[in-house]
Amino acid sequence: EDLPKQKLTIIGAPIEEGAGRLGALMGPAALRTAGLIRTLEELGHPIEDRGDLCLPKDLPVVPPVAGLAHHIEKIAAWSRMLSNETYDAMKNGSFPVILGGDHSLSMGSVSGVARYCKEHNRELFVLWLDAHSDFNTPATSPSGNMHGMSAALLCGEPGLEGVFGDEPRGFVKPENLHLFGIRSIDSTERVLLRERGIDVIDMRKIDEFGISRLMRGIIDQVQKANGVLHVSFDVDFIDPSLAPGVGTTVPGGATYREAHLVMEMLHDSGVVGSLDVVELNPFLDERGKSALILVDLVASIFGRQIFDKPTQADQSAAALNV
Ligand code: 5AB
Ligand code: MN
Ligand code: MN
Ligand code: MN
Repeated sequence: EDLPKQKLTIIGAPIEEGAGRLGALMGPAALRTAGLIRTLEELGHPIEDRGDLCLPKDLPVVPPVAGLAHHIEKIAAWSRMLSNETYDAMKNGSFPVILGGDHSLSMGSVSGVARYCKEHNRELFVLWLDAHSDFNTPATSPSGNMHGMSAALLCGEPGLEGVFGDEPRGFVKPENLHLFGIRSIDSTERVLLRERGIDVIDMRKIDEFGISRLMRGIIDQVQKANGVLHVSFDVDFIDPSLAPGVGTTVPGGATYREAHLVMEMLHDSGVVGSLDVVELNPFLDERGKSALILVDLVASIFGRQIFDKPTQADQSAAALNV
């Protein structure tokens, strides 16, 4: 009960240029409004809030890309900054929580985590909770939107070398990436995913075998390797009826309890070392619904138990100050 709680470093990344629709830049603000920081403090975690970062005026010069990669200079600037921030947080013994922002930000955050793991001889695993596989490259992408390329870049697929230029960066071993909740794969991605042998846990597998058994398999693998697990949570992992505040909705996503069980199991596993919460688009949300469910899910990964969750009655009592 009274074990010391992991220190958390909150890094807001209001980035939207990687997505096809504007609005994800309001994600960190909406998560804050929905009570994210207060909730984590109530769970007993010491918090270092680095606020929402902003881009430097001078963007890096990126050599031309073979194919489509919209706004690559801005994404490169974000990636380099987030890679350093995430790496620093881990070096200071803290757990980085990156609030997005679109999913291109994971190029930065995960590469920083990977760099830390490499230096400390820890095996890195990545759990990619998403409707999409995000395994396009500039040569294959149907849209040119870089939020659909982050998993591919992290596994070392060619075409986006300019994102990091000469900056230090880390990679993810393709066999250590687990895509989870998937239900939308472009034909070009399918080819690459097969060639690389990426583990794609799609919604059909989740329906058939159940989310707990599939999660248990991943957690066991990380524990056996004494590894570190990075969790990249794309809001569209959840069914759009529960979380409509996202630009790329796909029906048939995780239910409320499936999503919570994933987070609860991850908490209990003790292997998670870093987290992204990405793709929340408050412009498309309905009265804060998606932001609020995300705060609840983040609470679950940081140890909130159903037994301890405040009820509606507790909350109205607090609001009335009785
Ligand atoms: B998200 C699509 N595959 O590449 C593409 O939301 C969608 O971060 C990517 O998962 C969705 O443009 C990216 C069609
Ligand atoms: Mn994604
Ligand atoms: Mn997605
Ligand atoms: Mn999206």
